[in-house]
Amino acid sequence: MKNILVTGGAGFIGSNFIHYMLAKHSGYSVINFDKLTYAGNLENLSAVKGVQRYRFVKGDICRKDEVLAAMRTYAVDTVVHFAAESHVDRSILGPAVFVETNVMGTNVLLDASREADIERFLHVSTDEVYGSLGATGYFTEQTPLHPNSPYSASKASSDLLVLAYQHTFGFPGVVTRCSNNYGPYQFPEKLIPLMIANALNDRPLPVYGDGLNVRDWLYVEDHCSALDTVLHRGAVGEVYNIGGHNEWKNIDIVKTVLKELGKPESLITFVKDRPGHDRRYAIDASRLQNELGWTPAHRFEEGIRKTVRWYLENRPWWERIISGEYTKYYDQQYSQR
Ligand code: NAD
Ligand code: TDX
Repeated sequence: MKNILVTGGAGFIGSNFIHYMLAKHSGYSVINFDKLTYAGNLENLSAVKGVQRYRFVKGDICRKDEVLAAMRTYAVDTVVHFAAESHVDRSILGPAVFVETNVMGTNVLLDASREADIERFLHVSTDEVYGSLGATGYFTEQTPLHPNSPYSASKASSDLLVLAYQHTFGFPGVVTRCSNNYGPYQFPEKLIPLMIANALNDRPLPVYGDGLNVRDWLYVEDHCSALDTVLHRGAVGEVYNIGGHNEWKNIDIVKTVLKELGKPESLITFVKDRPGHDRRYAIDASRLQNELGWTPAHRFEEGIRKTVRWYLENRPWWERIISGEYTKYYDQQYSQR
């Protein structure tokens, strides 16, 4: 493993992963292949801009010529695939681009990777492919897939394509499924940064439904260390769940954010629920822990404090986003709720 193509490296988790890998592995080069959709932001990588081992290529995973050109130019031997449309609410407003990028794009990337003789392909997926849990129980790698949103259906489809390519062609693919991430560089459409930004601007905090839906939160750097572990030690054709047993009701997350910021709970506004809203996610990552020896390094209290501090110290980063194109999406998503 020498030259790693990271798709979607200008997004939230991809950019954190690039920082993590460049710092951890001095012998690796990273090629960030990203279309720069609304969610891609090269500011996330300004600290490594001049670094010799880092390259950025603007490209679309749906374009095989662009993918192959990047793979050949930089003698890519490894792919870590983050590029996707990633927001559930947007998949409800308009599913087509989710099928195009997440399903068709992954298929193109797989074909290009076969042609370029890639040695290892890590597909970054999500616990949402398993559907929704009741009050008890956990998702394991054996839980049947039951995606409920257009987003999760497109991710489940891409997971199955990777596994089918492995089974049929002996393709060196491995799949991870992680729980909800939080941390620096997360686009402010997602729960935690949206609530931080609104609270700091004294705007209402829109909590969907009764606020009792449960998500299992992992600090993004712990996701990166898990991906690094699976990339090096995971078995081809296998699936590894990633998570840190950290379940929270949405309303408690929002109250925690308000407390960290010293803002009043009166900002909380309950709004119309998300259609088809999954009730609870909780992931069993014991396979990754027991077989590959991974453990998360951040406790939630520490992770959320670091995250809130990052948004306080990087106000221009998110203010630029929420004052641009994003205002149209925000109005469409929240004005009628
Ligand atoms: P994000 O929306 O922040 O970033 C996605 C990136 O992909 C952007 O930089 C965007 O420009 C790029 N992209 C989109 N379409 C592209 C295309 N056609 N070609 C090239 N690049 C393209 O997403 P994220 O939250 O960082 O998620 C990254 C991956 O991790 C996704 O595959 C997502 O399903 C998965 N995941 C996310 C979470 C989470 O909590 N955010 C949890 C588990 C898994
Ligand atoms: O304004 C909001 N109000 C609200 O109550 C938003 C944006 C969200 N929510 C709720 C919905 C969810 O129950 O908060 C919870 C988290 O919502 P999101 O941040 O949109 O995340 P989620 O839908 O759980 O999906 C995320 O985790 C899995 C990522 O966006 C996916 O990319 C990942 O696969």
